[in-house]
Formats: sequence, structure tokens, C-alpha cells
Amino acid sequence: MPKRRDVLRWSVAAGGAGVLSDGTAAAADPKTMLGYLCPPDGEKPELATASPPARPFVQPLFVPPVKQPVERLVPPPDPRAHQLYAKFPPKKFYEIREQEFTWIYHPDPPYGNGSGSWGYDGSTPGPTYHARYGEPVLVRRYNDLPPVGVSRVNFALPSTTTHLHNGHTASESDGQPQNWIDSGEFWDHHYANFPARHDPREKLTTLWYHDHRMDFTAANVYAGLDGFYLLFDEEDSGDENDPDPRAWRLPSGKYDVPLIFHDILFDENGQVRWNSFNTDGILGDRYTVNRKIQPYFEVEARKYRFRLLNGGPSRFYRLALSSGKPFCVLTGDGNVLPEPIDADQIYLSVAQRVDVVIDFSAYAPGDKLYIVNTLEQSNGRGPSGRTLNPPLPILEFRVIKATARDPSRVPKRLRPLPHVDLALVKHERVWEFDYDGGLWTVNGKVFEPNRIDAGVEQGTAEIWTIRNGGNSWSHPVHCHFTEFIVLEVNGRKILPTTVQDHIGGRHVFTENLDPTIGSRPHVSTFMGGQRRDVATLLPGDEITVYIRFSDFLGKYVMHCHNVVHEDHAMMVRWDIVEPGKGFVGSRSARRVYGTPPAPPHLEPRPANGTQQQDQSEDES
Ligand SMILES: [Cu+2]
Repeated sequence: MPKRRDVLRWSVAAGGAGVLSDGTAAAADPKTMLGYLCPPDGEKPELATASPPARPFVQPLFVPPVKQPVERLVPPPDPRAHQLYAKFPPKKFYEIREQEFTWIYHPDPPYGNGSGSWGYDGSTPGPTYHARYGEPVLVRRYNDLPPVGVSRVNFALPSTTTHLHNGHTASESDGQPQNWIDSGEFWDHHYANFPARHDPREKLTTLWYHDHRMDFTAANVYAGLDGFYLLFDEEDSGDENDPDPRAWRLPSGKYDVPLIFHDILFDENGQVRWNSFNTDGILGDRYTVNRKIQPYFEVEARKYRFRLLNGGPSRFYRLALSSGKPFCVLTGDGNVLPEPIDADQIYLSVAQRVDVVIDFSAYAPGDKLYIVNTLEQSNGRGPSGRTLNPPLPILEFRVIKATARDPSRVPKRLRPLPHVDLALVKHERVWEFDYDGGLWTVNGKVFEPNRIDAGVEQGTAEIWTIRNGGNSWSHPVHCHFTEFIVLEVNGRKILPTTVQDHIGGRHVFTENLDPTIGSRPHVSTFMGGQRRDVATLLPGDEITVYIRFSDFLGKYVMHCHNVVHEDHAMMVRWDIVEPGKGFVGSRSARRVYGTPPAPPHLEPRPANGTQQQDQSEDES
């Protein structure tokens, strides 16, 4: 069992961009780092042994509980630690605990004894937050994980930071990769829950929270550290009986179900298995939904809203219904579409979310149908381009009689997209995601937490071109803090009404789509609307996006969300700086902020005033 110091040192070797235990950044020469990436003698680059068999559809779906607030936090949060705290004082307080526990992925042996797992408040996925616009919250997150050497999860690091993907969140609450806490510490996250610039068109719906520890995101999320954070407002009110005329009355309550997809490998004892030496990406051979292997879910013969999320680590999905009927798609990456569309299939790269409505009212009690995956992928590089034949069923729906009349609706119009104002554009930048000398790079460099690769000015907009430099790899690129408004895909102009489709291995674009014609627009494979927070770069792709930076200052990141690529170390730091202080090219944090930057894990924490004093020590 490696001690923590050893684990950190190892991460420097493998990632090339880690921080040595004395806090100095590792200089990474891609060529010399190559040797560290090769598996040790005798070890295959891919884990060739299959997980133990598990009968499909013998256990019910796990639906995570809704997170409940507490009266107060002791000690109280420190207002000085947060931007805009006085403007957005928290109306609700939450305590959440990162813990180790036994999780039963499947009832059959050898799974039935449970696997050592991490999660929040005793479950994975952790509890689902129900948040509302106009209702700021303060989440106090405790790291109660056992120290290295004690933990049953021996591949992840009990050093954590939780990112709220893709909240409009101040840097110090965003869960930055370098803002980690260790066992026994806590961190306060202030989620102000207001749309960017108070523009209602900037609102988001389905977010998720997940670990983002520098160099260990993939392993820590794989171990179980993720969950949902749902945002409601007066339109998407979370009440299908809402009398407010503005309310959309989408299926709500127990008919609004978040579904997170993870593919996982298990050892012969039914324990979750990881391969630290695979830097292409980890694929599991057991498909889980909300961390249960191929569960079933009883549905009443009525409409349901499902929030589909690809939780990674590396697999891409193309989801379809076994009935052959289309999904009714409401959102792409938490961005509500201008109008619902029908899609035969949904393409989900890692971290992407799509909310759908499925109407079971035409089915009789006893009927069964399935969500299936139709996309073949045989290694971490990305989908093969071939179709899985037969498709792989992941979730079984068992239809039962409806208990009451279904009051829910799907409105014809949803939410207009934010306006693109090119007059605000201050800089244009190019980010090339590639593979250099055995490392995953952005513009030829690996991540370095004290190097700022873009200084963007608060109050401005920028145009970023995100390019896949390779022809055989796929990279789902995610930028924190701000949504992409896609301007072009491979030179093809994208409008608010454009929906990206994917047919026969090619990007196809469906133009809208006249809502007056009565029937919903229809696409073959939904890859996203104009606004998203993950730009899926298939081999050779180039996507140009418009992004705006407002309300907050500080450090953020953009990275590949194949989290194995992210950890090795396909990520850039960019900072929102004061107006007039922006810059192009890379600068050290020391140069930008004037003071010598502390090692990231020791730099003054925004929640300093609320740190527990009895920090447990696991460095020995
Ligand atoms: Cu990637």
C-alpha cells in the first residue's frame, strides 16, 4: 500500500504536471516522461480479464435521496471567503460528507458482499440537490474519507475537491482541481444560484457534482464521488401540478428521475478494479445506472422525465429506446433547448447530460422496454464508429398501471438561447488538444497549476477555437464557469435553431424547424444544441465557440472530460482577471498576481476561517 507521499510522487511521474511534495511544480519534458507511461514488464496495457458475470435486470434502480438542508452550520461560514456573499446571502445550508462504505453493485455473488466504495452521505451517486434560482445556498463538504493505507478503495486518493459542473460559480466555490482538502477537513461552497448577468436565458437545469482532485479525478469519481444538482425556477418549477401559468409542468417528483451511467470493471471478488497504467482511458465491461449493474425500474403508464448523464470515466454512449420510438429531448448539457425535439438516439460523451421525456402511456402493464447503447467502443481512444449489434440493454423499464391521471405536459416552446454579441469579443484563442511524446496536451503543454494559459477580462466575451489535433482520438472538452455557444463545427455555421445530428459517422445539421407546423422537429442522433458545456471533438474535429465572462474573478480550468486524459494532463488553467488586465499567451501566477504563489494545496484557502483546527495528519 503506497503512502500518500509516494502516491503524489507517482502522480508527478505519470502526469508530468503534478506538484512535488515540497510544492514545486514538476518540469515535464514529454520525451523523458514517455517511459513512465509504459506499463511495467508483463502487464498488459488493457485489462484483459472480464468482470464476473452478473444477471441483468434482477435488481431495482437506485434513486438517490433528495438532499435536505440543516438549520445552521457550526462554525458559521466566513463571508470574507466568498465573492458576492453579501449580495447572495445563503438561504439554505447543507452539510455533506465524503465517506467510505460498502456498496452493492449487484446482488449475485461475488458482488453481493459489496464493494469498497466512496460517495457522499453513504451513497453513490450522492444525494440529489434540489436548488432554485433566487435561492443561494452554502454547502459545507466534509472529507471524512479514511487516510491512505486504511481505505478499502486502494486506487483513489482521499484528497478531494468537488466541482459543480457547470455552475455559474465563484472560483473559490467551483471545486478547482488544485483546491483540495484532505481527510478531516472541510470546504465551504457558496452556490449563488443566479444566472450569468441575471439573464434568464443563461439559466441551467441539470448539473452534477463530482470530484476534481488534480491528477486523481478519474480514480476518485470512479470510486463513487459524484451526484446530481438540479436547478429549478418558475418555469421549470419541479411541480407538474403547478397552477402558475408560467410553469411548464414537466413530469416531477417521483416521475423526474436522474440517471447516471458508468461502465465499471470488477475483480474476481466483485471489487471495483482500476488500472493506473492505462492512460488512454478506462472502459468497464459492466454497465451501471446509478451504480447498480443493469437495474430495472418500474414505471407507471404515463410520462416521465429522465436526466441522462454520462458519468465516465472514458466511454461514449449512443442511447436509444428498444421500442424504436424517439426520445423527446428537452436539454443539452443542462441548457434548455428553444423547443423540444424528437431524437431516435442520443450521443453522450463523458459529462454530457440530456433531459428527456419518455411517455409510457401507450404501454400495458407487464410491458418491458429498454434503454440500450448502440455505440461500439473497444478502447479509451473513443468510439470505433461501428454500431453495436445487437445493442446492449442497460436499463429495463417495467410498465405498471398508472396510479392517477397524468397532469404533466411538454410545452411546445421552452427557453430562448442567450444573445451572441460579437462587439464584446476581446480576444480569440485557439486550443489544440493533442498527444505529444506520450502525454495528453493542450497547445503542446501539460497542465501546470501555477501557469495561467489565458487571462480573460471580466465583462468581455471571447471566441475560442477548440481543435482536435489527432485523427484517431476523441476528446469531450469541458470548460468550467461558462457555457459554450457554438458558432461553427468544422467550419459549418451553427445558429440558435441548429441541432447537431450524427448519421453514418458524419456530423449532420438540422435547421429548425418550424414550431408552427405542429409536430416536433426530429433528428436521428442528438449531439447537442447550440449551447453546451462539453464540446465533443471526434477525430479531426474543430469547434468554434463564443463564451462570456462575468460576475466573478479567479482561476478556472478547461480540460478533456475523458477524465483519464484530464489527469494525464490535458487541462489548461485560465483566469478571469480585472478589466484591462487580460493577456494572450501563458504567464505564471506569480507574474499575474504579484505574490509568490504558494503550493496549490497550501495556498490561503478562501474558507480559511472555517477550516477545522484538528486536521488529521496522514503524511507519515
Ligand atoms: Cu481526451
